[in-house]
Amino acid sequence: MGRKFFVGGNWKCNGTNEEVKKIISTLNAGDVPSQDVVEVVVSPPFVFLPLTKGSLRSDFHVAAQNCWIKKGGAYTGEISAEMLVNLDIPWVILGHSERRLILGESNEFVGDKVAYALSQGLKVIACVGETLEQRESGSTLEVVAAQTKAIADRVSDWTNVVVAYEPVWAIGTGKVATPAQAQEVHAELRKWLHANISPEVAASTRIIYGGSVNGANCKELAAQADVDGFLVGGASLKPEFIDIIKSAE
Ligand code: G2H
Repeated sequence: MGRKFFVGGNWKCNGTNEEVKKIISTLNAGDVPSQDVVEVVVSPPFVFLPLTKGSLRSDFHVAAQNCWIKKGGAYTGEISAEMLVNLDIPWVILGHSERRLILGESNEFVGDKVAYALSQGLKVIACVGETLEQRESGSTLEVVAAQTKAIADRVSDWTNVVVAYEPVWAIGTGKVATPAQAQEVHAELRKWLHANISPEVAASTRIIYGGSVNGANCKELAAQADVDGFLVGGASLKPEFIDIIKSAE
């Protein structure tokens, strides 16, 4: 089964009204492959979601960077999945390592969030990845399998899930995983999906790479058999994001 290349831009906690407008106008002017070849999703901070959705070209889509674990209510400071659906925001990023590590989101908490967001009709970019310490102690595969299992235990339909493998040591550090390192973990993750969910889910689920992807390193990473796209942070704020989208071809 063909897996359409997926390029996500995670703007994280960056941008002013003016900067966001500038990024959007660069994206709108970009000459990129058609939607049949690549799915592009950009993820501004919550406050810029309406502006982005309202002015972004129609072949690009938007994602929130998080949402609450269950139905909204008395949860000060949170944004619910229902609100995203109400604003017609189709995607949400969940389980990013910055939330797992800085805000203490556990595997189970992320798994519950993924299940709830899917139940409300959102599509999910679910992030997994090991720290440098975990990689150096040889537990990379065990860590990403446990993170994926916590999602698999709560989710039966994987149609609307994209898995983002983001090694923490490569995030925002400029130290990108080598194509071989990325391919190794992506292939193991796909094997895990095959053995623990189904051959169909393993064949159809997109596993994208994130961690210091830029215009210069994207081509070689994109050429790996099990790399189905990218989740881009820093470079998604710059014009080179267009070059990263073009690596789909
Ligand atoms: C990983 C990535 C985007 P960056 O967090 O999710 O960020 O490309 O800046 O390493």
